[in-house]
Amino acid sequence: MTVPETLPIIPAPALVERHDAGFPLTPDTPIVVSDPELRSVASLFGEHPVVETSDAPAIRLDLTPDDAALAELSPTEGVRADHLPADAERYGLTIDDTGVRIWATHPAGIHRGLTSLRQLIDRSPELPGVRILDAPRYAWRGLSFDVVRTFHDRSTVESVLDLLDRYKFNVLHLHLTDDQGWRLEIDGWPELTTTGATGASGDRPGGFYTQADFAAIVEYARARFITVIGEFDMPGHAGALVKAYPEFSRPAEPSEEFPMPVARLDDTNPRLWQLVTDVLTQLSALTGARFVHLGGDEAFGLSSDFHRRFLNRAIDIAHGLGVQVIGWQEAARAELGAGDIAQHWIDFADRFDEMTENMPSELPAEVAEALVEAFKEATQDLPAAIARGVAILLSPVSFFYLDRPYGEPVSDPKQEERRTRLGLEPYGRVSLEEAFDFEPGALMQTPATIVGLEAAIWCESITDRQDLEFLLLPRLPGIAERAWSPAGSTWADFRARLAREAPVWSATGRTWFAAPSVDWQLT
Ligand code: TNX
Repeated sequence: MTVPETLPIIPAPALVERHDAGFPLTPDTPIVVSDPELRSVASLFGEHPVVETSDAPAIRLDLTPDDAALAELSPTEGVRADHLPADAERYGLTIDDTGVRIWATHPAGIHRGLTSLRQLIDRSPELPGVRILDAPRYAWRGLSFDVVRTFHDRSTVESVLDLLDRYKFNVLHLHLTDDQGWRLEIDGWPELTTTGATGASGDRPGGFYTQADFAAIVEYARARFITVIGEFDMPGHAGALVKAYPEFSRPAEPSEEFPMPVARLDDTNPRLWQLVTDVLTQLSALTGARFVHLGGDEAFGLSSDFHRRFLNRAIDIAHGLGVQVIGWQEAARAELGAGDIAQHWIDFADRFDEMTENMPSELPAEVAEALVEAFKEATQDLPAAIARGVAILLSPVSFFYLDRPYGEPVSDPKQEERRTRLGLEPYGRVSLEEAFDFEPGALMQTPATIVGLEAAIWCESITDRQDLEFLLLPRLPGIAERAWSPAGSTWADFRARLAREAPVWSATGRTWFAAPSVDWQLT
């Protein structure tokens, strides 16, 4: 009998069979590892003694070279951001009266199995009798996190990694550079952080990660089988770079009129290319990922010739370093090739009129018009790139932008204050159910190779960690469900499992939006 909906696990596992004999877990139930390689995974799970042999009832972790039951699961679709094998995250988990057994062909799978076990334990240490066989639907399951508009320190980033880990995400994409700030120390270019990192949006404090901080974040992520992807956004969004090194700025060309101040980079300056090379070299060495993100979005007030020329040169540099490239949708105008990725975000082409109405009133009409024109143009970018073999990472605003404001009013005044203040009004408000109502496979009009799914959290409206968590929870687990679980989970089933996450968020001091459309379980 397959009844996945009755198990309190998000994202729902691929296959679940229930039986009667469960197991009462206690804090001294040992974890028995089949291989010393699994010690670190077992220790991260915490509490239980880790041993290599025991006859007692135990949590047994077995690395197996191959496994017939796991091999029958549907293959994972897409592209991994790291160098692990495609099936590294699949696992089996059984619970019966002899204890718990988790098996996988790679430590990553053991870790994902322990994550499912963790969620069962959070519900009750009286574990149910089950047999789970599980594998991710998509290979790339990420969150893009803007640490520029509001700077979030290392401890906040690590607490976001804990959330990603709980829902089996495997990519954290850090948006490290933008007009308002530069967030990563780069050897040889001190002004990037001494000058470029001082600001943020509005009068918020700036900040940056030293290389040691950043390495620690990457290591924290790696221990949880999460890859960090770093973004150096270019040639638009270059305000902080130009503030740090004004020598890299140039005046507008006649074709580049724009009704708003724009930072323009001087691509004829060889020192600028030394900087680009140094940043991409250091960033990819620090992350160890297969990809580096070049931004490429919203090249407002830059000629298309310049935008393309600039990105082409940066793409060549990255490829020369042996890394593949990701860029936002508009970067697909440049020579991304097979093996590179375009991140699809503009899916609001038919809602421009609505959006224009909701634009902030202080935005001059001619700016709003110019933005809309740029977005319309960007809707043309993907089909040509797909035809050249560029793969697509799905982040369309409607379902993946967690800065889309919440639609359901709440009576608690503190919650309602956050709900009305947070997020960007032009995107339109959305209920939890509407935000969950999508099938990833149906999001692209042009058939394409889908790498996976990535949520995005932009921080223009977010002032601190509480605001951040309020927009992440509860929509983030819904994206995890679409990214990992087999197609088709229903809102009714998901909503019941989501309700059971509330005590865990509260016990760990998280701030979260208590939408009235869910019967939150409070204990
Ligand atoms: C568009 S998404 C941007 C960001 C903003 C975001 C707000 C993208 C590639 N560029 O600069 O922060 O909208 O949602």
